[in-house]
Amino acid sequence: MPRKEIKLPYKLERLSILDEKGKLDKSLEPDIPDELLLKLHRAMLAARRFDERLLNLQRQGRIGTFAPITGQEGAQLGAVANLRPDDWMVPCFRETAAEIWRGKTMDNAIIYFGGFDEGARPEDERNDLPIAVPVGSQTLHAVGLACAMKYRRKDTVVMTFFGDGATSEGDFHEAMNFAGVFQAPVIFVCQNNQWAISVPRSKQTRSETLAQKAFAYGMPGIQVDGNDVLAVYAAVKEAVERARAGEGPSFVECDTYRMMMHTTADDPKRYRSEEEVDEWRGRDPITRFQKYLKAKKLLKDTDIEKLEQEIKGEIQSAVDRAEALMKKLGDPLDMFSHTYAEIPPHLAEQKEELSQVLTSDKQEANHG
Ligand SMILES: Cc1ncc(C[n+]2csc(CCOP(=O)(O)OP(=O)(O)O)c2C)c(N)n1
Repeated sequence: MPRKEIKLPYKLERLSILDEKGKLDKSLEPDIPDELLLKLHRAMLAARRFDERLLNLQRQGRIGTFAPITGQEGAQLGAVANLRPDDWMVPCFRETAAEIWRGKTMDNAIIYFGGFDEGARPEDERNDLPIAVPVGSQTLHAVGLACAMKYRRKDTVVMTFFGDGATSEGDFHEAMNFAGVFQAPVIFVCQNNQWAISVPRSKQTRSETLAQKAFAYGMPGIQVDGNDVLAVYAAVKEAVERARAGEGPSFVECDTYRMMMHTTADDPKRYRSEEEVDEWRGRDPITRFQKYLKAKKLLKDTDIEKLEQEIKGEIQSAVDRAEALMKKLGDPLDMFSHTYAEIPPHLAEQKEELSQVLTSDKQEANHG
């Protein structure tokens, strides 16, 4: 029996279009209308400033825990910019920028992080799912939706986001396998931000890349420089076009970095070095993109200053509206309202009991 090499129909590429200094590889420049380039830039800048403001609010005790996205703006916005409004976006917990791109208001993001599920409701006109906290679970939801789209012969596609850590979950592998077998129109966008809380990418898998995992499931995979919004946009565009044309799923690994903490509940200084963070700071997706836009004469420093002011005002108004609304929300009895269409007897009993406790507490408080 001879040993011979099995030739596989895939090759792995890494795509980078704008280098770390913002220098462009002209031969790879995607054809993106100026209007979309500027919209992407505004969204990236707004996402960064929103993150900074959310961190302040959290530190002041005005909202609860949240997962910052600083550093990942290019990865998520470059990807989601390829979707039509009627496509589906299935996020995890770090897609604030992508959700806002899809129509979520900053107000609702604040309300969600403030602890109120009213902020989790996707906009009616968008086919998006709410935030998924169980790591990797959303990949299965996305494949289910994509199979439904295929069954209904629609040309809508589904894009799901997850991190490097999620690729160690069974859900991810089941989703990839099912999508490959059934050729579901789904785009798996992995934001490899190098860390799953305190677990580094090197302890997540022995694979050289995450992108190569695509091949085991019979779908194309590519690694892109995730801090290069042009590269992310171009690679995801190909994947979306394939899915829309009935050519099945794809996997895109965005090689990026989470510059802040995992969530506001952890301290990254305990598990990673300042040098590492500084090194990645030098690859900031926003400064890189601004250099490109300036070289194209689409953006000037004065435009950036103006945008910064506008965004600041926008964020402030969202904070004011969200805080006003949060004052009115939060009746403890609400916890009984959103699980069952008809409340079962044992919960009805508990609701009644809590209601009495709350009334007597209030009466006691009124009597001083
Ligand atoms: C099933 C499950 N296990 C564990 C957790 C706790 N947890 C929350 S985020 C996280 C790490 C996720 O890392 P990654 O997938 O790389 O995404 P990132 O947070 O880096 O964006 C873990 C273990 C969870 N939410 N769900």
